[in-house]
Amino acid sequence: MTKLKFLCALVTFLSVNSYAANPLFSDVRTADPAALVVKDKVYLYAGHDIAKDNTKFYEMNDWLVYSSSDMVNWEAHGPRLTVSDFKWAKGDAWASQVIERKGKYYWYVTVRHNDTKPGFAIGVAVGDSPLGPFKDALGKALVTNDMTTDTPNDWDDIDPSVFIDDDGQAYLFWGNSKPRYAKLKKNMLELDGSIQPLTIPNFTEALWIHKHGDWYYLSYASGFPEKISYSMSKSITGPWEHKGVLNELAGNSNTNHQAIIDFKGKSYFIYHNGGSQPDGGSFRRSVCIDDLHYNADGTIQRIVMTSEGATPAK
Ligand code: FUB
Repeated sequence: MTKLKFLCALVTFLSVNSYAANPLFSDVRTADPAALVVKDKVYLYAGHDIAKDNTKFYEMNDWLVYSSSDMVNWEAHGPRLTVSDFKWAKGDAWASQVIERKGKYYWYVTVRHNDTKPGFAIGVAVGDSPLGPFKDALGKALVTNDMTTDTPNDWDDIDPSVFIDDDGQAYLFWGNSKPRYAKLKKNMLELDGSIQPLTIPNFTEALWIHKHGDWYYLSYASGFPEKISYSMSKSITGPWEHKGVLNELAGNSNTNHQAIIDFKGKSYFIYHNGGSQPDGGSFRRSVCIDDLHYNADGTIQRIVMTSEGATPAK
């Protein structure tokens, strides 16, 4: 084989077999990933851990955005939303998710409300593109702690996940210790009807709702330290059939927060751990991606967390 032929073969091999090594980003600490597919790109919305060490608690003030056309090469777009964009909030930029409706992008976020409505709350920002600019859509919270009174915790209204069903009805799922959902009005800015409980076992937090084929999936963090479990249903309102653990404990992190997407014919599991950077831990986490595989009956194979990362989308 000539030198040139060898080089061509090597380039082909590398381009076919390239991987997005985990963690995705080594210059910052990222957590609570949410992903949105827009045409031929994936937008990744991540929480931003800035705690100096792992002994205290979360320090999170803004959310970072990245995009990719292949799940391997990621472009950083910096922080696109901060707690201070919500005048009624006083801290804690926890988990979030963005969804598109009629050309507008709605970014549902967890934040701590100021003392007028103490406790965690869910707000929503809106923008004209997946990168914003985003502004507080309501000037007040969409969900506040006083709207749910069935737990003693003030952190039970966190981790929003949104979904628009095939008939156009939008839903908001959220919760810590008690999982809940409610319909959203077409404007995406008001709950439509009462808040409903969900029946899924061993629930902690981190709900993610998605559909694949004709199955609806609810994945969530279970137990503590957290694993990711999931349930399936033929209807978005249940009943939910429990399918067990999807992802084991994420290295060196008490939490384990996932997003699941289909992109260019492949499926991906996006999550965080605390072990893939030297100074990582529960409050200094890193977003990772691995491949996700469905079985013919719609169940999902247990995730294999790797250092090599996901295989590319083409
Ligand atoms: O990042 C802060 C909180 O930790 C999130 O809201 C939870 O899902 C857990 O990951």
